[in-house]
Amino acid sequence: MTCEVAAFRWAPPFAQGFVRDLRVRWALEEAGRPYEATLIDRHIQKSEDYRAWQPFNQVPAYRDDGVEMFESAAIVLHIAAQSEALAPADPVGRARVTSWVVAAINSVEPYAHNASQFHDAPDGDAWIRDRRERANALLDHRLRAVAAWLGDKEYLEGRFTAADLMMTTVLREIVELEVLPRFPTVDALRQRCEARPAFVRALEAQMQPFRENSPA
Ligand SMILES: N[C@@H](CCC(=O)N[C@@H](CS)C(=O)NCC(=O)O)C(=O)O
Repeated sequence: MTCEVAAFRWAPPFAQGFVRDLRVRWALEEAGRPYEATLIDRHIQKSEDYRAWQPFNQVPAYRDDGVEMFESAAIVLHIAAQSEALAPADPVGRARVTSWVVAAINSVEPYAHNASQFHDAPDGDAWIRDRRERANALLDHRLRAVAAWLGDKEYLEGRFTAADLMMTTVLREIVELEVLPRFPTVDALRQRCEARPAFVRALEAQMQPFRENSPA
């Protein structure tokens, strides 16, 4: 069975290119596995049927001939477990990749998300400026740790893996914060990964239906 990925038929411009089915599409492209995108609209998204597949009525959701899944990181790890393009075959190497996949979504993404929210908040109140400064400092702390780990390596575990894929999707969301130039090796990791043909194909596959189904 060709596997199936649930994605949005259309998303507002700010989200286009960043919807989390991108992670799954990218992993499948790296693994060389064909897939079908099941495009859902608001109506399907809110349905009981879809909730039986994705308990939070979000995307992505995934199914293959063995399993139905939700949560992008879990799906990417599932795909990685079947493809050496995304993780080494040995259990030790795979465990390292798992650590970094979880680090991307648990130790970096929440800080990136928090700093992004304060970046967009109006500047008026002192408490907002205060919280923004603190959010930026916490994000800096995490990026410094990633940079320290990365050292002069090209990828988090030496070669491209699902860990770099997940970290890149987190880093892409903070480009407009202009924090990444202060961490040039981390930003270079992001750019190196975004230049991969599999990423370019995955991004285009997400964007194409948005162009075709634009409400305007
Ligand atoms: N932790 C989930 C988050 C999924 C998520 O946030 N999906 C967003 C799109 S990027 C969504 O479906 N938003 C619509 C909604 O929550 O109604 C994952 O990584 O799969």
